[in-house]
Amino acid sequence: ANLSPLQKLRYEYQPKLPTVLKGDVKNITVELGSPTESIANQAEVKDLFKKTYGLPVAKFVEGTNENAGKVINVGVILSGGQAPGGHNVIAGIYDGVKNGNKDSKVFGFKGGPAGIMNGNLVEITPEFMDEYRNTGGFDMIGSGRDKLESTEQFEMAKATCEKNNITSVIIIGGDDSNTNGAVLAEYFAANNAGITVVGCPKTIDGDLKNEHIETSFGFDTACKTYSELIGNIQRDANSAKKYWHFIKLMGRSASHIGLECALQTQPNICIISEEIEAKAQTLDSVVDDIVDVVVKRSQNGDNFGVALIPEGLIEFIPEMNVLISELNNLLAIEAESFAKAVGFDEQVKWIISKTTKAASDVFASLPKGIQAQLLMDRDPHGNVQVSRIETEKLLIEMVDKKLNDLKAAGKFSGSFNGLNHFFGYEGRCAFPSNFDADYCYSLGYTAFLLMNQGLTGYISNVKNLDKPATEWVAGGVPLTMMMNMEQRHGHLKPVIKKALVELDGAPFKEFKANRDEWAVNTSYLFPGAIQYYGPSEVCDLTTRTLALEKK
Ligand code: FBP
Repeated sequence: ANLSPLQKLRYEYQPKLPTVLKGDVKNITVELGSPTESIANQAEVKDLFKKTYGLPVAKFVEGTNENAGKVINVGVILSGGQAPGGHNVIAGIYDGVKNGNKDSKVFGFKGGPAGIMNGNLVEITPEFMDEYRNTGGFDMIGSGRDKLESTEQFEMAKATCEKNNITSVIIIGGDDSNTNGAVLAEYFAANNAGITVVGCPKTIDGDLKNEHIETSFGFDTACKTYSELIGNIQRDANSAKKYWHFIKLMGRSASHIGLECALQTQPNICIISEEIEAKAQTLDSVVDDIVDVVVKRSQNGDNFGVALIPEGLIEFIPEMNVLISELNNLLAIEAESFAKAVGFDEQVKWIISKTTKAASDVFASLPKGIQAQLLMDRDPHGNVQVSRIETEKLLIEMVDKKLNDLKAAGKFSGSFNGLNHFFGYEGRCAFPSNFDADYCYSLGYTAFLLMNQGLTGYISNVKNLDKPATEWVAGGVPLTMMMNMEQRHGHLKPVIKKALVELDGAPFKEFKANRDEWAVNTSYLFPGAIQYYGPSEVCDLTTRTLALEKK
């Protein structure tokens, strides 16, 4: 077959499991804690989850398991963006299920949540599973961004499960997919469908974490991949000494990826969206901060540098947020009138005449290319596609303009050549690091154990991740425990709270304590490529974020 040498070798990698999960399934039992509460809005959440609210936290320990040999048929869904390790979650589930009883079956729903709704599924055979062990990507069964949330869709899912005799569904997804998983679990329980639902915490963005979930899988590998590339660019910048590299990093809203990469590589600048919002900074002042660093470095003769920009920045700049929401409303309500403005200049005039002064001032100050993106790239709901906005180019252009003004005023005598990059997709399907390979396999195995115990409405949970895998603790957290009520599309809905960067958290504090030094002095770190084989200190490293949070 068409396999790289690394892929062949990775097939043989045996993911590490917590000690308690290593033995016979007959000797692993569950310990249940006391009833739990949701993180906020307890009465409202309880009312919406009559059957699954308040369940106890589960932990797996050594002991006799009466359910060990029970036959269960499981269906797995990969939901949303790719994250390295998804295939190993499936491998953990598969091996657990088969260790429980050879007659149990595992199915993969194809193309994400659409697969369970449309009855598009494939049975996972031993050969099929072996082709994907320890590989990146979601190509084994595919993923999708369809939402599984309405009663009609739940009924379709139920029909698919009944037809194929599936008694447990596992949703591997982020905060939204797990929120929908919780609602599905409740629906099945309330309708005595006899189908349990368990989630697994996935996303490179790192924003599905809380008191119980230490990290989402994929974050480790994605950040290591980006950090390798950032390190390489830093070395190139320091060699050529003539470019400023502006690198936008994926991560949707939260800046966890940017922060982690900054801790791994020590660049000259890393913007943290959450801080910009907290300080209510304007776009202009964000640009001023960058200009300040460029000028200081050039005074030392260093006309080069590296700046990391989180993908979600635009939405966290309050004035940009105002502009975007005005544009979203305006273009939806007055679409016909807008259509009459022919040509770009007319469209810009139309926008400036229709928006509030605050919004039109910001709009007018933006470079043409960005104005055009704000008007053109809209999603199916007519909203501006924030992640498509080329913030890295916007900042280069605005920094360049300010530096030219400073030069004219005799306040800047260096040079500034900005180059832009965007790192996102290149990190989502890398071979999972040993950490993600082990973590995902353990999450999958734990998900099997939760189903084996007949538990529903839980997310698979593996903790103590800063320790060696043998000391990891496996269990399950009730999904309702992570919920609160939030406004979504004008309605109050129960959702799993998204974790943003905490400005009083250890990772941000560490960055803050060092960033002035990194800005002016060239203190680059070069993490190099992910190491799959070799000494444990390079192969089994966790993220800096995790290490600092657990300290
Ligand atoms: P999930 O939240 O579904 O894990 O996706 C993460 C992500 O990679 C974000 O970082 C990014 O903004 C988005 O997906 C890109 O989406 P798409 O794959 O649809 O282009």
